[in-house]
Amino acid sequence: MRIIHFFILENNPMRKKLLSSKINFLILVSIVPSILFFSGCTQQPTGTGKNAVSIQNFAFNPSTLTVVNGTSVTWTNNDNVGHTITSTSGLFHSGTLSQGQTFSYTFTIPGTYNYTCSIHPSMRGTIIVQ
Ligand SMILES: [Cu+2]
Repeated sequence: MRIIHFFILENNPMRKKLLSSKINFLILVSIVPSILFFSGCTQQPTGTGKNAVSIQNFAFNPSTLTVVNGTSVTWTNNDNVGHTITSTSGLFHSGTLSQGQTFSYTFTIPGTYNYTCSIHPSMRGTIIVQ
């Protein structure tokens, strides 16, 4: 009896250690992939380096651009007629850009920003800020 009792007492801390190391392993296994996942998500848009919109043939190209928060987006008018970049919410307005002229705006709040050309309202574009 004494031997068995001693054996159980002796084994208890080891079992606890074993259990805690299993829990530590499970935490590590669940945290590491999520860190990799989230860091991958935030790095992807910066890696593409796309922060430019071309205005050509009465259209914004790309018509929808996704950027990370803090990105400065630059529009270039490549048409030989004047265009504007005008936020539908009134956030920004470029004034009329002649051919070759550019306009830049830095987005500092995540969200979806629709814009148009005030001269040609059928021209529509969207900037998605993540
Ligand atoms: Cu226009």
